[in-house]
Amino acid sequence: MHPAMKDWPVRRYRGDEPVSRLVQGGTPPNFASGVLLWEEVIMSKPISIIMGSQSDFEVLNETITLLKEFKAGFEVIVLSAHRTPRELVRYVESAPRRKVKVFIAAAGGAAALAGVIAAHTSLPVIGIPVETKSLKGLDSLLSTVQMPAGIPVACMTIGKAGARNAAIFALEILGVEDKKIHAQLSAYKKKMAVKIKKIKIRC
Ligand code: AIR
Repeated sequence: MHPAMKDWPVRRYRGDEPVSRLVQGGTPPNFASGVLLWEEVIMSKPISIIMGSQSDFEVLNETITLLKEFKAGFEVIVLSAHRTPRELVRYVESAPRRKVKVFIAAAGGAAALAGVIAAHTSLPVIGIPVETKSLKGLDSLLSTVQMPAGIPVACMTIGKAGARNAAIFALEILGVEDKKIHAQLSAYKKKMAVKIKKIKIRC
């Protein structure tokens, strides 16, 4: 288990029950079942983060850390387009009832995850191609980005940069309606520019 996961309240998800009714706590996660869920903010969770495997957590932690910095509400779940296809669809279909407004999906290899989510919702879907050992994430990139016309996925950069950008992009989507988030993002970008301007290179 990734060390950062220890801080999270673990909730089991069986695929067909409302997420809000899940029981908090319990036994350590059993990833063999393929489905697990964490919640950051119980009241409002406009962002849903789905990862294809526990092994994607290190990458997704970048997204989670940034969303925590912005104090944005989100839920995180492990669901695979191939290993738990039914649970994935049930989860995606139930998300609007919990006021989810945007999905972030990270998967590696034959990464069908973001595409399958997009096939089952009209909410925006942001895909993060996770780097792989065999093909360095090119496989994940192509399978996330090459969607057929009519079913878009906003595909980010491969790996951790993509994971950070996914958080920012999700906030930008929410920021269209939410002035507070919009202002936070403007401040974030200004801070980044100031940091860059301060860099001095001595030759
Ligand atoms: N994956 C899981 N189900 C379908 C796919 N494409 C991806 C995961 C992970 C990779 O397969 O998102 O990036 C390897 O998963 P694991 O569980 O074998 O480590």
